Amino acid sequence: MNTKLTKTLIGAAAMVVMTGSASLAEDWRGWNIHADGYPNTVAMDKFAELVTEKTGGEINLQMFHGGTLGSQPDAVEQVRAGALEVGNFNLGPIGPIVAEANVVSLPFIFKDVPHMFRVLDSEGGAAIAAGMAAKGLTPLAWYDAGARSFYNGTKPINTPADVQGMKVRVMNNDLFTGMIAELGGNPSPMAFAEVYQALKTGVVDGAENNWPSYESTGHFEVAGYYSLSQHLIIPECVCVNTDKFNALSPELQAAVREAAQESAELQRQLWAEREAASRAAVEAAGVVVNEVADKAPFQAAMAPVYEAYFATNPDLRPLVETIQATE
Ligand code: GTR
Repeated sequence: MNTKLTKTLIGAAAMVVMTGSASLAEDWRGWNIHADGYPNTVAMDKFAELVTEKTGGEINLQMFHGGTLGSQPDAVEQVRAGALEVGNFNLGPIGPIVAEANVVSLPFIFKDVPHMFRVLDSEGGAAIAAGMAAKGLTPLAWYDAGARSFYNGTKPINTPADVQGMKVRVMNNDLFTGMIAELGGNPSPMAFAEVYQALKTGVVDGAENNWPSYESTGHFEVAGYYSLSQHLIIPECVCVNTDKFNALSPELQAAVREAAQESAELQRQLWAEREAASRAAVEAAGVVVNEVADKAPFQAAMAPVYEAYFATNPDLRPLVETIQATE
């Protein structure tokens, strides 16, 4: 064989190897609703970095922050359909799709955040994860989202009577509209990105969220009373499209899962710091914070919400009881 031909053949072979290996690498896109510097944003960027590192560049995840790829309910559908691969989702808007995952959105189901994580690390968590995976959303790790409390622009909330007649924004989920209705308020489901304007213009009187979201969105500027009802403690997931994940080799699956879990360790640490920092920042800005001395009337008012939930999901009563019995 003449040298020229040999060179050409080697060149062609090299091209095949190169294009072959290039087409093996997968490009993933990830959704996140939060702004720069938010614990979840930092942790999801870390996840993306670790995915590339641990898969040896076979998967490259590009994160899109600040909800630029749409609202949370839309993004959940996009990840389920495989139009996006990854999302950092609050389980609130997933509940209407995955019955098992909805247990975490029952008001006052968890005693505190450590209780929530103990449940997620037990058989209850396995049931929730299996239910989500079956609906196209495989959770790889759980993030902390603290406890959600009420805030509004007119007065401290101490009793359910204080919620009477108040228009309160909630995330999309019948459990949350039921929760506000049982307290005598008017629930208003709305996308996260619209809440600031709605509070400012009086379309709603109040909303509910954790310290970091209350602070990072500027809601505290237009709703200066924060009442520590802590009625919802809902985890968040690093979720991946089930089919895409299942199509990976076991080695790549392990690498991606490990990356998510390491990002969750970072997120939980950053979360603890940001909760304290956000609270301090809004208090310094003049927000009036009140403890809710007696949460029992709020809890008692939730009985019909639980009953309605059991009426449509009778088979999930044991899961709720397992959670309530988990120490
Ligand atoms: C935040 C949560 C977001 C979103 C938002 C909301 O705390 O991290 O994923 O669910 O609340 O209220 O819509």
